[in-house]
Amino acid sequence: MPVYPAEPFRIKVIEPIRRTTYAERQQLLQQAGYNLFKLRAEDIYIDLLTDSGTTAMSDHQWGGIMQGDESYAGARSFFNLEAAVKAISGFKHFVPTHQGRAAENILCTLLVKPGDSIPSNSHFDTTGANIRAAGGNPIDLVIDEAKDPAKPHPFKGNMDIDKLVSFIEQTGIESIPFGMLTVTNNTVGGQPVSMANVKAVSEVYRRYGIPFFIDACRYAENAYFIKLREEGYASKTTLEIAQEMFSLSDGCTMSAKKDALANIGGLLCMNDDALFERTKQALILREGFPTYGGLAGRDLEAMARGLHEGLDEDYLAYRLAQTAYLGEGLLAAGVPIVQPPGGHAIYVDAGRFLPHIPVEQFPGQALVIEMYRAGGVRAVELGSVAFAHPDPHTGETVHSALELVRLAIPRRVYTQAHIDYVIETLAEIAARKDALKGVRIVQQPELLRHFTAEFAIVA
Ligand code: P70
Repeated sequence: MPVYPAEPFRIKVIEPIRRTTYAERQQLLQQAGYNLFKLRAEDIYIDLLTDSGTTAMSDHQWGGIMQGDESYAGARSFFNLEAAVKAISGFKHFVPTHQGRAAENILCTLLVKPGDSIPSNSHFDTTGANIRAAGGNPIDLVIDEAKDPAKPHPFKGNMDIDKLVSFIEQTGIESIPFGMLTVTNNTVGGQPVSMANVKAVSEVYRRYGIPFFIDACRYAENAYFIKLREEGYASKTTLEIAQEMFSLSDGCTMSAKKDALANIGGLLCMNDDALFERTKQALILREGFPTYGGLAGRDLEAMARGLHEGLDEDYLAYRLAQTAYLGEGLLAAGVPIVQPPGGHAIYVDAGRFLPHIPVEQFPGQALVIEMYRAGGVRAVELGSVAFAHPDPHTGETVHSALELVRLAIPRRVYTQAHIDYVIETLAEIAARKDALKGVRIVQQPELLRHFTAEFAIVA
């Protein structure tokens, strides 16, 4: 049996959660059109929809919230945040934003022209959408190993350097206003990027004069993976590893709802003076004055303190081991997952788990429905419901490359008994999985259908 890491904290405040009955869940599912985004969170026992903004804050963070300075300009909480951002990232300039996508939006609005391309290992959906909204093309150049869920690789989130060089050569630097790298790589399973890869990506971008921005929302988990897995880093601190990583880039976007351990917030950081001047103007237009950027002073204070706590190595050791414990427990129960376990989530390979359900009947959606019905556990489908789209030339449906279900783990929220309960729920489903039925869509919007579509079980 895998070892569950003892928590490096004790519990001071609790939030009750309620177990519903099977009959209640059956009815709630019908009312929600079998879309788990439409359930009331109170009707969920274990909520693994996302690790974003769902963190349990520490007493130190809550203490800071009482001391938040709500001044419009020049608030003390801004300077506390600035000190934390500078100590960790070393970037010359930064602005707070209300969340990660607002930072992406400002960066794309300022730098992307129609027809431009932005390469990355894998862009997150919101980043891709912001690039497209500015008329650009998000380009994913992750290593091939990431496309095989069962194939282990210590740094499965890496960029393919050969593909990056040929992409730049073919496209031409005039159409590449900046390049990105997402750490950890959420889209391929929360998989880390090695320091060697960050260096190689940085070297390529610098050789071609392309500004390099990191999507840093899970940078601390990535730093701890480097410490554990990459030669030469075992005796470095996660702070030193993070500093080295940021020093290889020209700026970053960050959702503070992940590794900054906050419930809301984001950052946009950069070294370029002229870009910073334009950023402040765009920020004032969209988010707010540059010393609060769409947040309350208390939120800035929670972020400032959370940034330091997120790098704590006892916490990170616990965090990654908890995720691995869930992954290994599922594998032992015969549930195929993306291997190795990532940092913030386990991704179940629903296509392989339910081979009798064709992709047109959404095996991932069938599984998330059953997880809720059987155990009151909420996960999210990341397969053809979320990603299938019409081919721009033929109009035919292009299905997702993988039919995945993500079990994201909120930080410092659930205990071993909760994780065991999730494993038991899936083990019980695994024992009767051949009887699970697919679903069909009965109603859907034009865009981002996974949030609001309604389904029916195929007879
Ligand atoms: C998640 C959330 C957000 C995110 C990210 C990366 C690598 C930027 C952002 C945007 C979003 C989500 C997905 C499904 C259900 C609920 C929420 N990721 N870059 O869970 O940041 O949300 O602050 O604008 O992962 O992975 P923000």
